[in-house]
Amino acid sequence: MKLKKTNTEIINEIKEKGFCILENCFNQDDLKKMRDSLLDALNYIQPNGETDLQKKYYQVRNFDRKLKGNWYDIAGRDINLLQKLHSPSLVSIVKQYFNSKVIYSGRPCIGVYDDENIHLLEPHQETSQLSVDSLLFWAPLYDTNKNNGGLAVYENSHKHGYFDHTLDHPDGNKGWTKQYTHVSKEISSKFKRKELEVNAGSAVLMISSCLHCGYPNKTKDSVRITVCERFNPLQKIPFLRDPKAPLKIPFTGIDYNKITD
Ligand SMILES: O=C(O)CCC(=O)C(=O)O
Ligand SMILES: [Fe+2]
Repeated sequence: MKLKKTNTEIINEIKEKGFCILENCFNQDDLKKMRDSLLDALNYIQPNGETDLQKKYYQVRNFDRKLKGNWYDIAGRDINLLQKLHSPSLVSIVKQYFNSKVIYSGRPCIGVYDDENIHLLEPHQETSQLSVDSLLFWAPLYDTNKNNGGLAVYENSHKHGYFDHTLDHPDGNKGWTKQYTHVSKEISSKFKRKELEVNAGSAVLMISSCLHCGYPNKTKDSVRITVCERFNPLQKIPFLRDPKAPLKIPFTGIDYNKITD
């Protein structure tokens, strides 16, 4: 990894803008290794020697949706991906950002957004982590843009602490899951939404208080696949201070702004 910016430049940019785009985060080799690993798992589900991850994804989705979901669930434990997500250079940025010698893995996972656009997330801050504040790392394995969809940020939203989140979907009862929360439209509409166009090989590093969401994939048969992690510092961790606290801070019913060290 040969990042264009220094750690200090990256950190200052996150503090100022809420996020930073890391160019040259992964090279072609890194990308191939991650794509191939995900492809191998799909070929394990339905063996046919397909070599294109996007095509294989749709084959498995048509073959068995439950197994497609299981592939998604297991991907966060794929060590080929974890080795890239936990690279020493990334960890060193996070340690410096939080001035913390200890960093935890909050939730490594992949994001998979296909042409049905049913899994898109509404505006939210990154919560339900071990610590109140975390850095979200988000790296697309294919270019993201107006055609393929991508990540949108709400400008300057990170400067107001944590907003109330609700399990109720902003558009009524349309949400695909109750596992993620959103902020109300009243809150998100206060900020200017910016659709980022991040190419494969680059990544976004974002402070958890920055409001963000997905934007839709308009290309039939393409699938936006991302690898993500939430880096949690040894700071503001209720689980290590309160014997009754759960490992993850609940999404709702807690004022994140009141948790201090
Ligand atoms: O990629 C997206 O559409 C949104 C991802 C997101 O919010 C996350 O990974 O926390
Ligand atoms: Fe998120």
